[in-house]
Amino acid sequence: MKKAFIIVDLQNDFCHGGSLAVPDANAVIPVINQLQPYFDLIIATKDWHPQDHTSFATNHPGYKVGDVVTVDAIPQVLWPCHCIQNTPGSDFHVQLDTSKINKIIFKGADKAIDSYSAFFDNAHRRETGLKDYLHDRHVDELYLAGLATDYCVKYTALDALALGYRVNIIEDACRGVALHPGDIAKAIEEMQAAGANIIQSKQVLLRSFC
Ligand code: VGL
Ligand code: ZN
Repeated sequence: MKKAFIIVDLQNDFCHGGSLAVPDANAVIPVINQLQPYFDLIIATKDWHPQDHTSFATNHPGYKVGDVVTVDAIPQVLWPCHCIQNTPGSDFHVQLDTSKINKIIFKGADKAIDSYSAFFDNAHRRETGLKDYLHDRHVDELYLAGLATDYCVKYTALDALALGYRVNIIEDACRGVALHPGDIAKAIEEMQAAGANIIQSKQVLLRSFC
């Protein structure tokens, strides 16, 4: 059985200077690069929105960033325009080592629904292909890192746990948005309560896998 490393949304728009910059995001890049050789399989996700995506505040006249609207009976937080397909904002950060990535999972491409999780959209209607990809390669344990702890990392972890994976969150290799103070700690608690192991990068680096 194999261990996969899932690098969540290490894209320019979530990094320093990006349109939805996650505080201190760039600090995770060297950590994630150092961790990569310790896994059998490396998957990177890309938030991948069309310009008219329902998560953008600009597509909801009268609303602003941080407001929550209901789209198709699903609560939707409104964000600045970010990670638009085939623009520099959706590219991986240039300092991320992409040479070992085995698979890129795109999410949020349907303009009508957001997708924080790397497995399913927010209504659990459609799959991204990650579940089958991992199943076909006999992966049973996941290690998550990246952006943002309180959104895409969290929802990816919760779906992975519900699917039966052993899930490890490499806490110091994640950063959160924290729209509200305390959101990051709350996300960590939620993931832990659902069965995730919260670990530090040091624990991976000190362990020998092979
Ligand atoms: C994310 C907000 C909007 C994330 C993506 O990667 O956590 N957050 N889209
Ligand atoms: Zn997004």
